Amino acid sequence: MPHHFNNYVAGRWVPAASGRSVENRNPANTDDVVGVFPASGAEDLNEAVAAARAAYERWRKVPAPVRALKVQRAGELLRERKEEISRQMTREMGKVIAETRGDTQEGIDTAFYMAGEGRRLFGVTTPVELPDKFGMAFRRPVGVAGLITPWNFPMAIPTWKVFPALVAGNAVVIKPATYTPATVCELGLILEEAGVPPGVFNVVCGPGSTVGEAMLEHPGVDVISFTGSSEVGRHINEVAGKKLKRVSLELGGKNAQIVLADADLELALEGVLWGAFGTTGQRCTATSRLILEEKIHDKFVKKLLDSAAALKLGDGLDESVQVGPLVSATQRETVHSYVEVGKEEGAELALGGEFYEEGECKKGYFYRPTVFLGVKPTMRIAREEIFGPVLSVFKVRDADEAIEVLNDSSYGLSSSIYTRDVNLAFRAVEDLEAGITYVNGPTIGAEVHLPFGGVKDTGNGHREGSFTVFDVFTEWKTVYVDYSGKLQRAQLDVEE
Ligand code: UN1
Repeated sequence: MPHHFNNYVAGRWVPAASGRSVENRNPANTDDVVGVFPASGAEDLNEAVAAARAAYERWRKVPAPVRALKVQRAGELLRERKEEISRQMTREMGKVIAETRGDTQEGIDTAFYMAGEGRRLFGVTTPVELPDKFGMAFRRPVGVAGLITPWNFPMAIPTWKVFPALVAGNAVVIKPATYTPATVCELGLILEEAGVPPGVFNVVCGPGSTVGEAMLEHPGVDVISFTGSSEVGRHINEVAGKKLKRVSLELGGKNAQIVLADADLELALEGVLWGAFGTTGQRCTATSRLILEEKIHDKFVKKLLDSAAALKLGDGLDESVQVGPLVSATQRETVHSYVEVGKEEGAELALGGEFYEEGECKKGYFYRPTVFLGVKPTMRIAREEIFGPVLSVFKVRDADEAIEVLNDSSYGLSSSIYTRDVNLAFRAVEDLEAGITYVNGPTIGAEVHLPFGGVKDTGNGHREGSFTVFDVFTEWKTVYVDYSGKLQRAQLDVEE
């Protein structure tokens, strides 16, 4: 009997108003039904927003350190249930158990970090130009936050948004990704148990075309935070922008790792294997381009092909498996169609490029780790986000050309350079057009207390993680207190 999940609205677990539901299956084994979820629509979303608006009025009055204690409690519960949540996450999303443990851990880290931020939420005090007058600015909640989250980090990304939104005093309505609602429902159970009052946190499961669209249009939603593709992000910005909602977008990437000739090549190899094939390439920070200095190109490629060919594919619950399936049949078709495009464009397919259907794997959406050589910056496989285990390799003359090739992209999320030359490393830090640069580390692996986000088409200037996330979930209130007992006119009565 598959587990039946419900929406969480106004502190109650309820089915979709229409009574409709959808089944979710394990991408590693489609015989395994992970759960049955509400197929919600605008009506369900409207109820959730109404609940959130009502709850917001009380929640915003709760002192931030007290709100933060609930988030801390949620972190403790997440820690207690880490294994169980991570195992379910592997079944629902496919990535290997070590990585789903990491995903849950990101949620725990965010909870504890945000629990501390509840006692800071720093504002500004500053001298003012008139005597006997005081000036300050502090952060207030925005109101109701509408969150739309992706399937590749089913716990980490929702918690990056939910915990700071709650600590800042907002009420939340979240629409989890259609492929991974179970993890967000677990988060709902945890927040309920942690004592977050009814209506402050609401979950509405369903497709973007109904629930998501209704959220963008709803006048009761003040801020939208979305992580996903640039295409959907553009649409969200258009619709919600017309309503003058604040919109925070974390979008695609086409991240590259540079390896210069002086680098520790073994280290660089480990880095690219993890960056390109970890999470089966389904991270917005995944390494999808590898830029090699020509002097080491052939030697490095040989090692790369040998090591990538040896990666073990399979069900992510098997601890020895290194690469899980893609999340869905559609995702696998997309990845495969890019491989066809790469071949037509004249890149050399050196590894993979096909479905992996050995033994039990034929029941899932497995794809062989794939490497293209001789890729040119103009090719589509060099420019478009594939979101799968496909690595495009470039050969360059020197560091200058490497930086140029890395920057020749419409995206700018993560970047990496392997070199032992400190001068070149700092030049790259300065010149790489990306929100994140790793020196001697792969493009994946951001920590929760540093700003996360990118430039160019990767987003619209916001940063999650760290205290910068409060720029998404708070409004500034500026306060002047004049205790002079007389009218003092700024700019006019200033004695120089
Ligand atoms: C994402 O793929 O959207 O830095 C987020 C990383 C992870 C988060 C990735 N901590 O790779």
